[in-house]
Amino acid sequence: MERIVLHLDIDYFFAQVEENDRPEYRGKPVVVCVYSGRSAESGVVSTSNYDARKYGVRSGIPIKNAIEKLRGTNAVFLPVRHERYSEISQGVMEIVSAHGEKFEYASIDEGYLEISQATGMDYDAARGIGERLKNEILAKFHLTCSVGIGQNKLVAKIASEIVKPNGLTVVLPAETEEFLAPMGVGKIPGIGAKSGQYLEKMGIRTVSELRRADPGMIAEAFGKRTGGWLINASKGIDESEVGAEGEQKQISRISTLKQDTRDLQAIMEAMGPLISDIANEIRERNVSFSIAGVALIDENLKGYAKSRTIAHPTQDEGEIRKIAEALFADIIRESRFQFRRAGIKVERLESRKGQKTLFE
Ligand code: DCP
Ligand code: CA
Ligand code: CA
Repeated sequence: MERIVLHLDIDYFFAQVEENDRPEYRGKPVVVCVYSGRSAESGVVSTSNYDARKYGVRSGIPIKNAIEKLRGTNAVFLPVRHERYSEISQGVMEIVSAHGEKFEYASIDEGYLEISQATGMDYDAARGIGERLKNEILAKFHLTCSVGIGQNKLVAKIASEIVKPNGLTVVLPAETEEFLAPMGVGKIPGIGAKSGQYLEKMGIRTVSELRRADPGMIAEAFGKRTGGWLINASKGIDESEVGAEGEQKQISRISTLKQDTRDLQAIMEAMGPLISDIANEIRERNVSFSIAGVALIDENLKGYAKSRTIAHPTQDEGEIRKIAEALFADIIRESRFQFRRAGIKVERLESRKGQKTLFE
């Protein structure tokens, strides 16, 4: 199965939000802290901006160490504001998910987007989507992010991390092995410090060394399954589907309209099967939603997204239709262009058993 997958990760996320909300912090080292409350300076650094990273301040170090490293500078230390970051994360991921056919929310500041259909398997078109996403996120949220594009989730994720901040890296299938070969094995998501040390003891430090290793030996050391996965990863092979990992936080469908249009009824007609499809999945998974939203892509390939929160979680297909119609009408009113693609989604999914999703 050939795919094109895009991975997006927001740069120094919590600290960048703080810089935007308080522009007077810009140009200073900004350190976002999880204060433990035990004493005024106890706790760890959540993240920091690049001005602070120059001094060796990074996620996970004790606040006391950060204060030490930044002594004599005009650094600012701030407490985390999770609700604010969550709200912005949702807005950014709404933009991302509008540009492809499948979206996977991977963490508060990153997501995977499958764009095989949206690009017709063309990597220049994929780069175009990457650029548009970056521009839209910058315009709407004043945030820079790093984007990687490749033949699967593994390659896309590594590609997004190779140029930071504000990077855009496209790895063509034919270049994938060469791209990965010189990297340390620790660059493969899933190989932690422990496995890395283990591999190093076996004389394996780089991805190309892993690729040439004896599969029998790797399977013996890591077990058949993990060993097989490791060898595959070294070759840039990863079959995992976008959106398949864990429980999805949203259900969305998007499709290309028969012809470009601004006609609400035509759009709603095209959305009929998508809405039924979403409603079926809702019933199959026995979840309810309390946010429903729509996305439109216009003839210039600009994306628009709107969503609405409802007071009580529901499984009602009619509710999706009603909200979608109202939101599509809003977007049409606010734009003068014809629309090419349209999509529907529901989110803030809750299991009927009462389990909550991440955002709650
Ligand atoms: N985070 C945290 N504690 C950690 C790591 C991360 O609280 N040990 C939070 C703060 C980050 C956010 O998660 O802003 C995203 O984590 P990333 O690893 O993506 O790091 P950043 O976005 O801060 O930086 P980068 O520019 O390297 O992506
Ligand atoms: Ca990040
Ligand atoms: Ca991240």
